[in-house]
Amino acid sequence: MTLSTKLSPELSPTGTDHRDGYVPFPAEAARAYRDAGYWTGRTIGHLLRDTATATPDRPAVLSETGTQTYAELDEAADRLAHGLLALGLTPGDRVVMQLPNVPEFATALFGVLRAGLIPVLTLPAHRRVEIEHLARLSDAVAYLIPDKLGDFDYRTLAEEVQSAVPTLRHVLVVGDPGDHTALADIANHEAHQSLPTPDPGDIALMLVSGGTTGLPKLIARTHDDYVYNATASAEVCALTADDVYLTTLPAAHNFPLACPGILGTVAVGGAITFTLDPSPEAAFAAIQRHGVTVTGVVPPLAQLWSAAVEWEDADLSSLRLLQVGGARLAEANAVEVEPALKCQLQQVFGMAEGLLNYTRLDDPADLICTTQGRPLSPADEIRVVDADGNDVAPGEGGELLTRGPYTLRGYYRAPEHNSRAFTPDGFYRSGDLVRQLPSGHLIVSGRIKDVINRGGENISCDELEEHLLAHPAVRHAAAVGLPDTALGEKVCVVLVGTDLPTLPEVKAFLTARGLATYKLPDTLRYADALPLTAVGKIDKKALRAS
Ligand code: OOB
Repeated sequence: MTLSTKLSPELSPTGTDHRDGYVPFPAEAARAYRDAGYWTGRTIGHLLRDTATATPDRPAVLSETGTQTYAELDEAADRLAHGLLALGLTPGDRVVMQLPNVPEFATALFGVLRAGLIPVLTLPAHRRVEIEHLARLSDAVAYLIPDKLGDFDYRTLAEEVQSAVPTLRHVLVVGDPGDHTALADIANHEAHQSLPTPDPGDIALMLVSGGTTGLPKLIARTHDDYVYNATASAEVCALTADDVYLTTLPAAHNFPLACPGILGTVAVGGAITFTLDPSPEAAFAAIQRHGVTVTGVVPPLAQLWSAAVEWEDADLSSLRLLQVGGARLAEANAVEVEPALKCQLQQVFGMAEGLLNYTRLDDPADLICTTQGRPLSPADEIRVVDADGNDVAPGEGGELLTRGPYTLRGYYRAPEHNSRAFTPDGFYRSGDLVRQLPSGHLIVSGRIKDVINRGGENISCDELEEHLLAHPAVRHAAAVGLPDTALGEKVCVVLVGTDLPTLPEVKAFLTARGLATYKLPDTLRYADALPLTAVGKIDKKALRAS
């Protein structure tokens, strides 16, 4: 066998190799991460198997309907894996997963992984534009959805996506399948063949980028790097088998999934629970009911939860740690958390691309309230650079560049973008403006990339503007983020043209184009012209100030 055939796994029926377009860690770096013990050769499937072997009767998933033990979760994942392979899916095939925070999320994720399939983890709020793009980009063969969430029917969305993406052969549904396949029907499959053993250096799953320009990008994470991400995060949070993690943010997002989230909790044998509704009423009830000890939220929720203790009378005494991240937490809100919720605050500054920063449990209170934490790993390399790419003096502000054992070396199938988003020696240009204290803690001051961060969801201005310009009455369009006390930033759209649509009409127009709900504008302004910079770009700074 030649080296090349050994390295390239069998092609799936779609004819595409999942590693085609993947940018691996350079061999030398990979060896160093392995030698230093950051990469252990465990797969994500091993995390569950090891816990299920050590503590089979411990609770893994807590829900309204009961408790699933580790032995049960492990077995359910294996059965689903066999069912998926029996359907004709082949290891390495991509599966677009769009499950909300339901208990089935855990079985589905581990089942897909155990079959050697690669989950593409999309968010419940994604709609046709995003799902079609991600399914096409990944050559997905299956799409895993709930039946309905609120009044949105994912089975209808699946039909639209399926008719546009020919590789998508299977739609699997949690709940009432309609004309599709019920996950429950294939999840009871007995073992007929052995399950694949993935290479720990191979792609485990794909996360969706917050998106800086245009449509979201895919971030392929390997077993080695993602297991490290989850286990090192669990250690920083001192997670143990006695912890109960509440998945408050959408489970498919990197923060609740692996920082330390679901995977970090499974690694230490703790219990996971889910809430579909992050409001204080629902989340506090879940905390009381399941004895939740740790959860993670975005800043607007932290603010709301801190205020809600005044009118909600749930018992939150089990909660020991509230992680807050995804967007900048104002110091004024940071200081409110501990007195209100009677638990410790941890700031988390992370990105699906990799790098995670955490305030440490034993950090002094002022560092916890005024910084966004310090890098998770001793092997995280941080550079802060000026507009010309030169390192700034220590303590000065600049763009954060990073490289390390769990940070991507390139987006999946995006060579052109990668040439701009990475330095030649493999540092990821985060687009975040930071300064670093002598302690290593980072303070985030903003972004150089043009993105609106609405309650922790990143919205690409470019993408939104492109859709607005498709409206016949719109001549020029600009999207800017405006400060908002509840959301951090809200979406403001400025339009130039004649007979322009009203805000409800703009929303209806974008919705009809299949745009995600969280990207819809909150406010609308009309203008005679847009301000321009010296080189003729739209001057967003001036717009924001006007
Ligand atoms: C998390 O991941 P993404 O990929 O949705 O968004 C990453 C971007 C960062 O580049 C930064 O611009 C912003 O979101 N961000 C923060 C922040 N945390 C993220 N900006 C200021 N302060 C913070 N604490 O958002 C994410 C991933 C893992 C853990 C936590 C958050």
